[in-house]
Amino acid sequence: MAKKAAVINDLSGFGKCSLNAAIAVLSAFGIQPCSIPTAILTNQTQFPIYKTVDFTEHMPDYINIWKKNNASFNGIYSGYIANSKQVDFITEFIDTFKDENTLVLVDPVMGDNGEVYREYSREMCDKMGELAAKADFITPNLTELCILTGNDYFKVSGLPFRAKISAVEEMAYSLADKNNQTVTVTGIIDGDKIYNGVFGQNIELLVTTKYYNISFSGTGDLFASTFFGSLMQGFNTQKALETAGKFIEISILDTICQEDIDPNYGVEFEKNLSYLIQSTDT
Ligand code: PXL
Repeated sequence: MAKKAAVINDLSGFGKCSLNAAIAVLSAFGIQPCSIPTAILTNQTQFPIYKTVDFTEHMPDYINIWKKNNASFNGIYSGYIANSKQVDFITEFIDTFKDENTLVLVDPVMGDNGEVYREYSREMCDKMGELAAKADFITPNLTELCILTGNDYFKVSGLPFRAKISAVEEMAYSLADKNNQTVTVTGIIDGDKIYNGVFGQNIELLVTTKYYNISFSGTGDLFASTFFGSLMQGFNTQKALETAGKFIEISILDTICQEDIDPNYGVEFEKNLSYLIQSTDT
């Protein structure tokens, strides 16, 4: 039987992010995604106009009914939240369904490029920090890593390369050691390179891909989904990191060769799902 992952994230009609990304990627890995929407949006919130339907009131049913149906999960993965109360739900979900074999990944979605997403309050960021502390793996981008550790993104991102990596290392290990977890930091940009790093007990890895001077919607979600799917299928952290980085890179390459690119619409990842299917053959 296929492995099952509970995926707690929003459903955005445009942006190729959140649940849309996770469902596609996990399915390509041969994992069954079991979705819990945090919110349903016309499109992701970086578009000039969007509308959100908050799903909070329906979320407790998922715990109650799934528990009665004897649901169990090999993995639990959470992303975008619509309000701070949802953290209590996700925490309860983890406490209810996690056993010693369940992999928990929290992508602490809060912002990008030094800015907090417009729907996120200070309280939501604080609660996201509490949630992230419960996970086996977290996948913050540099902005989110700075928020989680109380550092100034603009100070860190402006540092020369070696100092920047040292600062990332220090921040990542402060979380990894405190929470006994592995911290995967995505999207550390330096010139025309982009670095993704893993920092955990007995492991430190840094993988580079090319940065094309443009950031697209959903790449963080595609990365986290690929990393999570890869780990769930038993690949080691290095392989998971490399597969996720490569999948995003080839999808960006397939996007930037087109005319009239709008980064809000995300990347051409669909045609590259076959790369993930192949990655499970080896
Ligand atoms: O990809 C992160 C993300 C997820 N969900 C929604 C978003 C964003 C980023 O803006 O708006 C609704």
